[in-house]
Amino acid sequence: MSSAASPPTPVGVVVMAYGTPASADDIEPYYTHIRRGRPPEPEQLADLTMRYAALGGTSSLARRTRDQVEAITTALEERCPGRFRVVLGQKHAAPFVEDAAATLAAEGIDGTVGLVLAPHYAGFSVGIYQGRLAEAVTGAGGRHVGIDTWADEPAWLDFTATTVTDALAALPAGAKVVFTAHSLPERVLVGDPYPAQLAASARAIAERAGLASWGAWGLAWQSAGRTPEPWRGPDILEVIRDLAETGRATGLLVCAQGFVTDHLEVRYDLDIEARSVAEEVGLAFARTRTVDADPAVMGALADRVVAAARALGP
Ligand code: FEC
Repeated sequence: MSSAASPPTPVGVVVMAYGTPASADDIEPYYTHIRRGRPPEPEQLADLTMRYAALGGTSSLARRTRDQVEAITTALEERCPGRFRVVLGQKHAAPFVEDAAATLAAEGIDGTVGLVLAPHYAGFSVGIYQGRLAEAVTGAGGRHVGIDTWADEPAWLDFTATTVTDALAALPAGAKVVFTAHSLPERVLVGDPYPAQLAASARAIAERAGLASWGAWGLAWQSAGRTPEPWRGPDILEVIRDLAETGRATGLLVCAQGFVTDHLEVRYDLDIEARSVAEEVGLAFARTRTVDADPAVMGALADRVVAAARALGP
C-alpha cells in the first residue's frame, strides 16, 4: 500500500506595485482612488490626461510590473521549486492588494510575504502597502510578514552605480549626478526614515560609482503633488535652474533612485519636463536607466523573500 504525502501548502508572496490606468477611460477612477475617493477637479483630470497622452495614452508601468513579477517568480522557482505562490497586488489599480490576499486565501494559503517594488521605506508609501496587505491577510485568518525596505541591497546598489557610470560617460566633464525620489508632504515625513534611507543609498551608489564625495553629486525630490501643503524639496526643477544660475555644473545626470521602472513620473516628469528645463537653461541632461526586471536584482529580491518567509515557520 502506498500513501503519497500531499505536498506542503506554498507560501504566498504578494509583489506590490503602484498600478496605472489601463486606458484613458480609467484615468478618472484611478485618480479618484489615489485621492482616497475624492474625484479630481476637471483641471486636475485634464492635466493628468495630458501627461498620459504625452506618453502615447498610457504608461508602460503595467507591462513592466508584470515583467518584474515574472522575473521574481522565476527566481523563486529556481531557488525553491514549488514553495512559493506569487501574485501581484497593486495600490491604485486592479488587481488590488486586497484582491491578491483574497486569491491566496481562496487557495488555502495561510502564510504570506509582502514585497513592495520600491526600495525605500516611507510610512506613507511602503507602510500603506504593507498595512493594507497585513489587514487583508490577517482578516482572512492568515499570517503576514512584510519586507519593509531593500534600499541597502548590494545587487541594486551595484546595478544603479553601473547605470550612473555608463550614463556619465556620455555627458561633458563637470556634469553633476542628482539622485531623486518621489517627494512627500512634510506632514508625513516627521520621524519617518525615508529621507535618511534615500541619503544613505545615494551615498552608497556614489561611492560605488567612484564619484568624488563633495560637489559631484547631490539629492533632490520630484513629482510633488499638486496640493497647497508643503512638500519636501528642493524639487529637481529648482535644482536644475540653480545649477545653471550658479554655474556649478555643465550638465546633470538624474538618477531616479526611488523608482524601479520607467513610468509616468520618470518618462513625463524627468524625460519631458526636467529635460526641457535643462535645455532652456543650457545644461546637458541625461537620466540613468531603471532596474526593470534585471535578473541579478530580481534574484536578490527573491533571496529576501526566502529569508523573510522563515519568520512564517516551516
Ligand atoms: O505610470 C503610472 O501610470 C503611475 C506612476 C506613479 C508612480 C507613483 C509612485 C509614487 N507615488 C508616491 C506618492 C504620491 C502621493 C501622491 C501621489 C499622486 C499621484 C498621482 C499620479 C501618481 N501619483 Fe504617486 N505615483 C504615480 C502616479 N503619489 C498620477 C496623482 C496626480 C499627480 O499628483 O500627479 C498625492 C496623493 C496622495 O496624497 O496620496 C503622496 C510615492 C511613490 C513611490 C513609491 C511607489 O512606487 O509606490 C511615494 C510609480
